Amino acid sequence: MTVSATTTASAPIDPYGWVEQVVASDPDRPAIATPDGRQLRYRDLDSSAAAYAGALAASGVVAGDRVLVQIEKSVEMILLYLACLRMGAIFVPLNTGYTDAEIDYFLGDSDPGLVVVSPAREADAITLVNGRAGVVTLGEKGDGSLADLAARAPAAPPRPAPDGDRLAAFLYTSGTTGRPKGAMLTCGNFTSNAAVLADSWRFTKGDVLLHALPLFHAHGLFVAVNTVLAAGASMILLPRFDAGDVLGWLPRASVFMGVPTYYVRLLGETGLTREVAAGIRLFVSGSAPLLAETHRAFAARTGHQILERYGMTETLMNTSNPYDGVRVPGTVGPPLPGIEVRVVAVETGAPLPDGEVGLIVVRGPNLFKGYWRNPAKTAEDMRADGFFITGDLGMIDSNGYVHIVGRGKDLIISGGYNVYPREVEAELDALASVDESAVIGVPHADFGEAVVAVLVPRVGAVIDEAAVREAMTARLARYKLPKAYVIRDALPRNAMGKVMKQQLRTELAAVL
Ligand code: MCA
Ligand code: AMP
Repeated sequence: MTVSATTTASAPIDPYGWVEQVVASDPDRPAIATPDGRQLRYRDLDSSAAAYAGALAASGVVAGDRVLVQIEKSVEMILLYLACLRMGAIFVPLNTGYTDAEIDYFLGDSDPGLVVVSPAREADAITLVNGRAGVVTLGEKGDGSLADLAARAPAAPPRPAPDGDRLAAFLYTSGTTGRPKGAMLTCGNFTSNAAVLADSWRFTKGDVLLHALPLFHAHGLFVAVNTVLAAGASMILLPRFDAGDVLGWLPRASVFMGVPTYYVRLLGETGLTREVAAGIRLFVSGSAPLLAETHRAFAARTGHQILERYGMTETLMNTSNPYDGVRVPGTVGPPLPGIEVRVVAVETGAPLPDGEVGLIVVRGPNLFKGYWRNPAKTAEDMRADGFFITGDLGMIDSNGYVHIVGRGKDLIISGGYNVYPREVEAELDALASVDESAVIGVPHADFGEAVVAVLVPRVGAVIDEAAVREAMTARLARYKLPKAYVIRDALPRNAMGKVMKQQLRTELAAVL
């Protein structure tokens, strides 16, 4: 069946308008505070974004250029993001954990006009970029060559005319096949989704979000930051998630967002009490399944029902448990206003009745514009009727709530980070001692799922696990590294020759 809500929040089509609107009426309103005492008002966001836009332009960036960014989480990173929105450049953030081998691919694929790295990485980045783009630096303390340029207040480039279809950012997502693809997100995706979230989650200008997520993924940037800005609210920007720090700052905030691992870790702290959470009006979870037992344990300890929502990079947020109605543990709630969610048969694509499990497909103003320079892959994932195929398996119950029951795609979600087994297997298979490999996710108390690799040695070869670990560490970000290696004579295969990963998952469920 299809479910969709009836109202669509009217939204501006220029995300930088979020800042301009507040500056026009209430420029001294608080925007960002940091633990080390920095306080930015909306007028500061605006003047700094203009200065950074000027610095980008002075570095050769023009509207439509990609700005590839791998810097530490900081106020500066948000200002750089706003500068890109302000001038119509495309913000392309990268996980700070990516290795040079991974970055090399993103460089080639995104074809950036400028690369922004932390000051400590400057020399390495210049070598890696090798003349393919300009390289500038930006540090957490407002240091670096781009900050120096911005401090000289170069003329800000003109504001482009509002255009909901204009590209605002790319986020790289991997896939079950092929290399990572840049999901092209538009200004209209941002403004429509943030307006719907701000409305559905009852954000007001008085809200203070405690921000502990990374800024290089959709959750931390396009759900957390965009929703705060769309509401004209403010945030406390923590440099990273640390359960003790979060408990220390919770009393000064009204909203908290996290991946399930954050809630599991908070529950591990004796300091998580009703009192410490008393000022929070909303805890949101997403990016990976929140176990019903975590939901219940959190409610018992704090009195708060965590609100679980569901989305993905290509679609931003699709569904959310209600703010006022019943939040059902183990479900991701009904579709957000203006967004249609359908469950269809895996084989035929035909819509299924309530209660039947199939592929989740989604349609609405939240859908990305496609994969950068990859129309074939875009066409594969986008149905003729305009619904995007999420690759998630689920069903819709008689109350219209969506239940995610599994994944039709071979994907491991570890601590909220996606790991595509194919990518890890490709690196393992390239090793001289490895004949073939199978990478699976197994249950993990902290990360939800953790990566495990099964290796088959080449005839006559011996696999040296320490050497494999070292080789993988040089190639892949640490969160993708297998937490255990299992050596087998052969992989289990079905009659079609396909590796039976489910059998491996069952056999190795307790390997960690
Ligand atoms: C760190 N490690 C991990 C992970 N994080 N391993 C597997 N999975 C992970 N997620 C590695 C570290 O490199 C280290 O390895 C070892 O595990 C222990 O690190 P630890 O200190 O515990 O890690 P941490 O620094 O505390 O990080 C854990 C974390 C972090 C705070 C849970 O992973 C995190 O912030 N996750 C959030 C991801 C996120 O924002 N996802 C949203 C995607 P070693 O000892 O070898 O160095 S957006 C999305 O999914 C869609 C749109 C949506 O719906 O939101
Ligand atoms: P990403 O590619 O990082 O955007 O991750 C998107 C994927 O995360 C979705 O396709 C889902 O598989 C998963 N996901 C996000 N939110 C939830 C949730 N609340 N419950 C279960 N899975 C989720």
